[in-house]
Amino acid sequence: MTSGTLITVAPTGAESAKADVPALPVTVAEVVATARDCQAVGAAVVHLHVRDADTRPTLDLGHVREVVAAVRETTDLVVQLSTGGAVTDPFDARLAVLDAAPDAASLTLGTVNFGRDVFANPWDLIVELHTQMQQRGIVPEYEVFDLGHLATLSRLLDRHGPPHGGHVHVDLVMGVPGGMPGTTQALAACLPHLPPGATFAATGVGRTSLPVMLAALSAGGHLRVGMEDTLTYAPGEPVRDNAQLVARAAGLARIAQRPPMSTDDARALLGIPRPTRSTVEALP
Ligand code: KMH
Ligand code: ZN
Repeated sequence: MTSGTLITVAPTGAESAKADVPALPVTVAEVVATARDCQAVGAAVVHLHVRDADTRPTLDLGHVREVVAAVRETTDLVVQLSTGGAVTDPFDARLAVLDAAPDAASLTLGTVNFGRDVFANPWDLIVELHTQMQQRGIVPEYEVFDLGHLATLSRLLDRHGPPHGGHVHVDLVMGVPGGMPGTTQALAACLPHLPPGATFAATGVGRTSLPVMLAALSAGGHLRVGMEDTLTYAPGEPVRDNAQLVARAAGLARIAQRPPMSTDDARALLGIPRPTRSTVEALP
């Protein structure tokens, strides 16, 4: 059992439209404000998807760099960029996100049906993301949508070595239509397949958010919450903002006597050095 709970907030995602979800943070100012509010109530990592001026998902490097710099200026959060993007994004653009030099980046370990779409993650892309992150000093968070993705993780580590920082951290993304269900049973089935020494977080999409959160806490795991994954706080009650979801996760973590980790503790766990002024100034 770990002593604290690492809480990641995924504030925006690539799936919801601002027109449908007015509370979704999409501008730089909105993302920075939500990041600051979420850190104040217990988040230590922010998982970022970026939107353009028309509020549509973008991997444009200029936009991505702007958001990374703004979040770093305002918060101490570990900045984790999505390399998953949207289901329509080409592989080269997803890889190019690493040029924005985040602390960390997501790395999905296999192709999965995603509602009516397909979220494509073939082996060669997985290897390219893993090795580029090793070379660039970016810490991956391995995203697992199905049990077989954990078999791919073992094969990846056997063939291509440990990630930058040496520590393996996995996020079980549960309840996606096409992936593993968001249940205690599915979460428990994953645990024996984690690499030795790895830590895990879990994310329950939609109405699986609470059961997955409670199951993860009971199993010594960490948490990811946010409006990328959950838009309804309770039946019939839309999420007010990301901080509301982080505050609920932090409260449950405290009840489990594993309170939210500070950003320093999160960095120590994940093998991410604290940015110094000179490293921040040297960023592209
Ligand atoms: N937007 C999904 C297709 C990630 O960020 O790495 C993929 C996703 C995973 O959100
Ligand atoms: Zn994401």
